[in-house]
Amino acid sequence: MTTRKLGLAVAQMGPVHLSDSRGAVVRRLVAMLREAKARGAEMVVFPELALTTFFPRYWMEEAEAQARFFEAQMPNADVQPLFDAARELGVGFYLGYAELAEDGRPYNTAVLVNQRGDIAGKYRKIHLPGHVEHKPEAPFQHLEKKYFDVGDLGFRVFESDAVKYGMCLCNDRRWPETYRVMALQSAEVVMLGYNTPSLNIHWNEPVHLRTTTHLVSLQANAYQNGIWVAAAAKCGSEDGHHMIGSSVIVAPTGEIVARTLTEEDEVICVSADLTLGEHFRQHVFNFAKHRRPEHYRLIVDRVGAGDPLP
Ligand code: CDT
Repeated sequence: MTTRKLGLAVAQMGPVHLSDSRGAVVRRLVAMLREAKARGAEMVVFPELALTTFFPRYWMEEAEAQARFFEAQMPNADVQPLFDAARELGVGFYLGYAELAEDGRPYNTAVLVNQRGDIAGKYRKIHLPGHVEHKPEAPFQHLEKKYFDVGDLGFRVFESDAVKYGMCLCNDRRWPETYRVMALQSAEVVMLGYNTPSLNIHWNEPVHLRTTTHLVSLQANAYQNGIWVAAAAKCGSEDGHHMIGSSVIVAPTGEIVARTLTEEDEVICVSADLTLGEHFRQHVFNFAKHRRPEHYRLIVDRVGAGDPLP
């Protein structure tokens, strides 16, 4: 089998504080896009909600959140320099941001931008974690269910610059259905950004488990679907609220090929052989040969767990 190589980069971000302007953030993104290109990247993955602080940690009215943290257009004047740089360099990117759609609905969104600087795909986050109500007793809020609607675009796969890309966002990466739906559309690379608080406000989870469960989800799903997974954190302490780093690129073998060392802006880049996944998809995970969907009905028939079947 002849190899097909993709220069695949993850551009992790250090914190974005409440006082940071969109312009300053976009300058950081452009600098990392240039570094990634210089290191051989053809596709660069940026984090979830990359343009602002992780604002779902703050309680406010929806209207205030939308005015301060959402984008009604993409690209817009603040973000245009990133799209211009992509076109100039001939490099694509994935970018997460808060989207105020034309119909006024709010989504946690990611776009795929091709090497000509055009939007080639869009994903709106489906698995929204957290809560709607104010929890004044908690050290911070996790209000994604308050500020965002559940995504309405499904898990689609987009062919862009001869590569089949899937996209998801943060909490989606913990759900096997996310990857399998995209692998069934022959995705070769799944890209995602995340903001994962180090503290769990719901139960006393040991801090190290936040990184363990992040990595095990990415590695297991890369292997079980024969896909590359590229995951970009926004991390470090945003106005005193710490989030995990450990951005990674995972091969279809389930192995971590590159991992960030810092909790700052940091680029990792690999030459990803897209045919590597074929070995798994033609043998142990040959879906057409070995899947038995007649025995998987409960996955779509039930949402929550119930009694054993009679
Ligand atoms: N942004 C986001 O989705 N964060 C969640 C935190 C929930 S705690 C399991 C995540 O899954 O990382």
